Amino acid sequence: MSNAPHSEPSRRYGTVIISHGPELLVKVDDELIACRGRRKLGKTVCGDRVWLSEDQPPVLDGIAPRQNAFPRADRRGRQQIVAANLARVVIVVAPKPEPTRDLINRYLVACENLGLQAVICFNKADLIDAESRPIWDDRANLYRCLNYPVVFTSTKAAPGLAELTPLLVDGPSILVGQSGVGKSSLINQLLPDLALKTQAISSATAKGRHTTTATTWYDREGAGPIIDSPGVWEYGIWKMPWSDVAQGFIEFSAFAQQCRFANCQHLTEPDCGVQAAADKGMIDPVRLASYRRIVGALEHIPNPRG
Ligand SMILES: Nc1nc2c(ncn2[C@@H]2O[C@H](COP(=O)(O)OP(=O)(O)OP(=O)(O)O)[C@@H](O)[C@H]2O)c(=O)[nH]1
Ligand SMILES: [Mg+2]
Ligand SMILES: [Zn+2]
Repeated sequence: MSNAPHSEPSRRYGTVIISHGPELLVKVDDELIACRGRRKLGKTVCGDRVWLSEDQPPVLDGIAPRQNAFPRADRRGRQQIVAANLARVVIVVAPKPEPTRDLINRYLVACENLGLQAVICFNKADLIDAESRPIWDDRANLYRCLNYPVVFTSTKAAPGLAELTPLLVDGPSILVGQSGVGKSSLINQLLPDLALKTQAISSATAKGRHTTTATTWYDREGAGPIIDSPGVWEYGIWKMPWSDVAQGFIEFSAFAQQCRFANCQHLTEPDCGVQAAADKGMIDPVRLASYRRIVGALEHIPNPRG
């Protein structure tokens, strides 16, 4: 410890692994340090880069500016940040529980607005039978035609995680989706030491459910970090204008130029270029219907104050 009058107090720089209530778990080099958030610094989330003081116990001294932040919204359209400083969002869906009809599109609206890469992961592929196979293949083709990577995975049987693993090499990836689709199971297999402690604990209590309660960051050697997040039933989009929803439907913009009205929302306006494209089979009518439902649902959310 230097006692030179002008020396900076030494600081430790780390990543927030878990933020749960006021408690933080920060990873500094290979050490995990528990500390408390500080109200005046604002809410700290998983993935934040932070500075800790050398005090005992250490105190949170600062939060680095975020490159990005992935939110979900409550019923009133207010954002709650789930994690920060991400490279991509892996949208995990499964045959069971069957996704709500706009779930993937809602996530894509968020990703497109945040400039985050989206990967669509159809997990529990072992549960897809001959009857439902065409439905899942159609879904995969729909999103592949829009240039989103779509992978089929199973943590129980073939095809395993072979298609997913190479997509998670660069930068931090967060796994999101409904509760019970297998996010934690996937992460368990992506970690070298098969060490999602929660799994071991809850299988000991033999309830067969291991619901994740806190967003958690896992570092991996030689591969991008992966972040587990608690499941949702529906992904809540924050209050946003219709044009931001349209931005999430990346195939619309080319046709929107042909709408009669420059401010056409592609709802019920006459001579809508997007509707015309759907009529001609150039836009999937299921996506257009989904867009309209999402815009309609957001209109029912009051404008947030402040
Ligand atoms: N058949 C089958 N079951 C799976 C697969 N992956 C996970 N499961 C099962 O699905 C259940 C839920 O898995 P979790 O990994 O806890 O799901 P989760 O998405 O983390 O759920 P939350 O933490 O509640 O959001 C468990 O019983 C898993 O064993 C899979 O690929 N195939
Ligand atoms: Mg989980
Ligand atoms: Zn239009």
